[in-house]
Amino acid sequence: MPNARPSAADLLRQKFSRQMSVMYCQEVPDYQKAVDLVKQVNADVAADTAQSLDLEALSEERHGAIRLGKASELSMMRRLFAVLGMYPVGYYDLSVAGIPVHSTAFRPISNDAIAFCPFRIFTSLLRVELIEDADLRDKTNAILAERNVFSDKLVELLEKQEATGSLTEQEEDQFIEELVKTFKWNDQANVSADVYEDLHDAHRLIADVVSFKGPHINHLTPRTLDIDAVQDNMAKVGLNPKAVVEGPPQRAVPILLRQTAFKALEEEVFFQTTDGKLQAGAHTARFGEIEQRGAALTPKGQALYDELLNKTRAIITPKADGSNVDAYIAELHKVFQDFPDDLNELRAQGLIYCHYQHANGNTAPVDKNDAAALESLIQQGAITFSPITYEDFLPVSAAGIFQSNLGNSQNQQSLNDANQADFEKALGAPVNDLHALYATMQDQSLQSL
Ligand code: OOG
Ligand code: NI
Repeated sequence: MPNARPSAADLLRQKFSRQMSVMYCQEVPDYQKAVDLVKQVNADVAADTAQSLDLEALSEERHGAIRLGKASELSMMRRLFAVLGMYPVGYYDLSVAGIPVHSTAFRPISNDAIAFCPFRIFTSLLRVELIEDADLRDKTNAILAERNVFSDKLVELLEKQEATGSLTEQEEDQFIEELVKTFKWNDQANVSADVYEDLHDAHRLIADVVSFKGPHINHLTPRTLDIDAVQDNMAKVGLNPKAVVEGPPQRAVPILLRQTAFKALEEEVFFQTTDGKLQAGAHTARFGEIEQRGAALTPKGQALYDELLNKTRAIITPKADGSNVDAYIAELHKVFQDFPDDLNELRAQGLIYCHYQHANGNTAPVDKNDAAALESLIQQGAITFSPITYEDFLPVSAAGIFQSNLGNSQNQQSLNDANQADFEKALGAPVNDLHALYATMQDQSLQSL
């Protein structure tokens, strides 16, 4: 494993991740329960499998999610996250699930940066153009045009960092403090109760993005080694789990990403009124999530995954109320029997990306262009390999996570309206191609043999 010295950006990202976690534990006490449960499950797995795992590092690992309202917020976010060594990777079209956003994940991209602190933020941009009602569309644009979610201090520090390439230690602390504040929950809405209702009727997510003063963090997600144990124990620690774990079924070799969540709580909020007094109301948005990560799949592996997931869902779609969860899981297992579940087979069939290294003592040079020779060295045990962990997200799973916190009665009509070009225009840069990143990682490990 690489262990170069962390860069300034790596250290800032770690600080940011830690402070976000502290803030969210205070804001959503259930999240602390989830973190404690994950720590316990991870310790149990380590004990049961006698693995020497870096539990400390693992228990710090997490991702979060925010939802932005307008292009200028997204491009500013890109510049801010760049200071933390987090770059946009992947394009996710959620309109296919009837959710009027498209998204990317800001994350570290090098082996060393990921190994040091893999913190990621799934970042969605509202697509106002998908609101059907023209009046509501105009109103939404007007409300969003007015709002400024970044403090002057934060922008000033960002501009200094961009101009000079660094900040003093004190400025770095301030930068993180101001950035974390950007994602703080504020129970005072930007709008009246009537406007909130109209937005909510169009889509609950639109109300969540437009009605508030800033892009509050809507969940944080610790990483577990056994998501089924977490799912089974959530109720015991007082959490209300979503009905089904998203992603692939339980397997011997974990692939991609499996995710569950505890449901959002209804919170008291205060709406604006014409006489200046605030009117109490309620809003549901903030929740917690838990993830288990497995091997990154090649395009061939991803195509097989998509095919099998679609096949399963054509037979049975999991209901949000959990009433068919056992049948869904049984079908998922059955259909996924067509996905090899042996590490060597997954590699040999080109379904997963791998890191390759010399086995102890062996330093003989390897002809990387001779696949048969490489294969034979692997068979002899002279070269070993390990799967590259998937660092990204899954659109169908993300839709399931969104929906578990948007209530069950929403109109989930598919819009099927991907528009990566528009997203990149708002972002002010292209997103990185995730397959290119994994392929480069694999290639670099082969080149270093
Ligand atoms: C983001 C949902 C997607 C994930 O882990 O797939 C997500 C949101 O609810 O804003 O975070
Ligand atoms: Ni998430």
